[in-house]
Parts: sequence; structure tokens; C-alpha cells
Amino acid sequence: MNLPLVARGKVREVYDAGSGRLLLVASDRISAYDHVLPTPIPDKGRVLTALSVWWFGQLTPVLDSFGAAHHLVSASDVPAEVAGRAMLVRRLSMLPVECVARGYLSGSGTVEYARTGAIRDVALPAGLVEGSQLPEPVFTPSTKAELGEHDEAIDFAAVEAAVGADRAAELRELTLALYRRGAEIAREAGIILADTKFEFGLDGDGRLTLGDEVLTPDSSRFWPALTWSPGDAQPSYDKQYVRDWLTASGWDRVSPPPELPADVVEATRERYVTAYEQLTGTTFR
Ligand code: Q0N
Repeated sequence: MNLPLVARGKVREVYDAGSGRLLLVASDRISAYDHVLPTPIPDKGRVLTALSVWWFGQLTPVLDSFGAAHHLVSASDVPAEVAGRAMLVRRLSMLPVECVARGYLSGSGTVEYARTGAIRDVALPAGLVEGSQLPEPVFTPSTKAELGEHDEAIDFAAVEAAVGADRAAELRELTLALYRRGAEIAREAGIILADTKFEFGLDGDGRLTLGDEVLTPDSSRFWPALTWSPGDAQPSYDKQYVRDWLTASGWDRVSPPPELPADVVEATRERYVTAYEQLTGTTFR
């Protein structure tokens, strides 16, 4: 392939494709408890890429209503060795804010709420628990941390300081609108979209543009609607077999993680494929 590497995440790479384009490549690697596991999940990169491409189409009316765009150019015009798991995208000037929307209380949101009764600038009613639906989805921006660090929560004033008050307001409203539409579509497919993270940039004409991958299980929390029960940790739609097996294995979450057994790999692959098929109503492959 031989394109210059621009950036590398835990499970994805970004290459310079020339002519103002980038190639976003999703691998079959999977992370859990902040570690990349040594065992790949076959087809994960292809499923997440296909899902992202499908979501860009679903979200286009929302983007249009804001006068915004997405960065996807093509998922078919890509090098053969990454076929199916790569997106050719427009190179943007990325905004330095991770735009998170939360519709449910989970993880760091639960910690923040337990401490303050609020999430960021939004006061919340008493009595919410891990897994509770929030009265309204909340914009919880963060800044991108160095590789290996966790993203750092920021308040809305910090977003205004970073991108200006008007752009900050636009980011918040567009993030929440995209989340609402995504959660509505997911719910119809039996999946709760608890939260998600978007990244935006500006194209050459200064147009606000949705980048990165969108509404995948790697950028979002997917919960099966059937088992949703606020009060305890919700099972992850995709990674629960992996987490349960790692926990039962006695792994200390610090040492290099162990290889996954074949049955856990196969069950996890099936979860990704099923999520794709449930959401899109089409067969994977
Ligand atoms: C870009 N990141 C951080 C892939 C995503 N369209 C774009 N234009 C310029 N830069 C980027 C994009 C996009 N998307 C965004 N790095 C480069 C997120 N990465 C992490 C690794 O995987």
C-alpha cells in the first residue's frame, strides 16, 4: 500500500492518500479494559467500516439541516489489501474537541453525577443510577489525550475558548441532534445507544464536517434493549463475552492481556455482525 502513516489509534490507522484525502483503516484488533488484546476478531474492521458508512448515509439529513457535511468520499475506491475496512475521506482541519453526547448514565458520567449531582453544566434529578436514561441527552465534551491517556473532560466554557462561542454552540447542537437521530434509529433495532463520540473538522471552504468513524461500538456504548435494567452495569452489546472471560481468567488488568479462546472470539464476531444486521436490516458480507 505504501501510503504515509499520518496517525495511529489503538485499533485504527490513518494514511495520507494524496490530493487532500486520507485513508482511514480499521483493523480487527479489539481493546478491553484499556488494553489492546493479542487476539483479533475476524471481520471486526469490515463490520465497523460498513456500519460507519451506513450511518453517514443515515445522518446526512441531520447534517444537511445544519448546513454541515461528512468527510466520506468512498469506501470502495480503496487499496485491495484494506478492501472493506477502509474509508477514503476528505482531509479536514480537525477541531480540538471530542464531541460526546450521553443519553444514559454510565461510566465516567455516573462518577461525575455521584460526586456533583450534575454532568458538566447540566443539573440532574436525584436518584439516577448506572444505566438510567437522562431526562435529556447531555453534551459532555472532552479534549483528546496523548496516546495511552484518557480523554480529559472539559466544560462548555473550555469549548468556547477553544473554537469560539458560535462554533461551540453549533457543535453542541449538532452533536445532540446526531445523537438523538442515531439513538432513535438504534432503538427501533433493539439497541440502546447510551452515548457516543463524534469528531468534527472544517473543510477547505470552512464548512463544518463530521469526521472519524460514527456510531460504531468502538465510538459508542451499545446496550441490548431487552436486558436494559438501570441499577447495575449494563452488558455491552459487543464486548461482554470478552470482558466476562477476561475477568474470569484472573487477568489483573495490568499485565499484558491473555489470548482469547476460539469460542469467545466467535461469539464476539457474531455480536458485531448481528449489530450490523440488526441496525441496517441487511445481511453482512
Ligand atoms: C484525523 N484523527 C483522530 C482514525 C481517527 N478527515 C480527517 N482529516 C484530518 N484528520 C483527521 C480526519 C479524520 N477522521 C482525525 N486523526 C486524523 C482520530 N483518529 C484516530 C485513529 O483512527
